[in-house]
Amino acid sequence: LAGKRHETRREDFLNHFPHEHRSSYYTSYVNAGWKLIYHYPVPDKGRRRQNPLPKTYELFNLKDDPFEKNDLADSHPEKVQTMLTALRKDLAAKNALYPAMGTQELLPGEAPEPPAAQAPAASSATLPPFVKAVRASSHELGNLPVHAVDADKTSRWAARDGSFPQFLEIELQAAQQAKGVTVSFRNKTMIRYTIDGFGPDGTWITLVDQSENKEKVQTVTHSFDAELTKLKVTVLEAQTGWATITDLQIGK
Ligand SMILES: [Ca+2]
Repeated sequence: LAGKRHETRREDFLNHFPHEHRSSYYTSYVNAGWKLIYHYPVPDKGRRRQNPLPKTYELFNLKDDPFEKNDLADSHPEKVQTMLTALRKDLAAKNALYPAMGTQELLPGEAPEPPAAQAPAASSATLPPFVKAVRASSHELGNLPVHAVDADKTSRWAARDGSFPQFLEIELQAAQQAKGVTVSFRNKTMIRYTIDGFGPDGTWITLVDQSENKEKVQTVTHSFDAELTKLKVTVLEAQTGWATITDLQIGK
């Protein structure tokens, strides 16, 4: 990577191949004995057309498994997520180039959006004025994080697959005194979740703990009184369906 500084005591190591490399596009990242390989969802250019796309993620524990025989991505989704977050931070810090599909850059862990001409109308949703940003642990094609706060109950954020936990995080334009929150999940089912708030003092606090919930829920309202700059809903488990939220309102 051009411009990479020499930081000899760093424990992490990034290998970024946004160009075609042995007929696949990938980024690998090593940190504290773990290695994550992210394969971009870019189809082969014909040479190995018979082969399916490789798995999106591979995760190896290099201390126990130096020859990378035992892929732990499916059994350690939380580790995949923390490694992916670190990888993306590292790429961003290096102003890395990403492969593109059409005019869109593909960032590790993000599904490509459909081309604008084919995108559903809802994906043009803009952020409400009090929201600075909305992000999620993952999202399904077309079901973007912003769809949870677009005041349209027909659109939704959905995680990209059925793995848990998954989170949706809303960053507010300014600190706001919140009296509670109403969350509409798409599916009425047993959902275990927590809701955390980030205050102006720079710490996360748990506002709602439904991590032991056994009831079927769909639209839930929780009251609290907290000054927030961010709100995060973490879905720990859903009995049926993926983590998906159609609407979220912050009570004032
Ligand atoms: Ca919506």
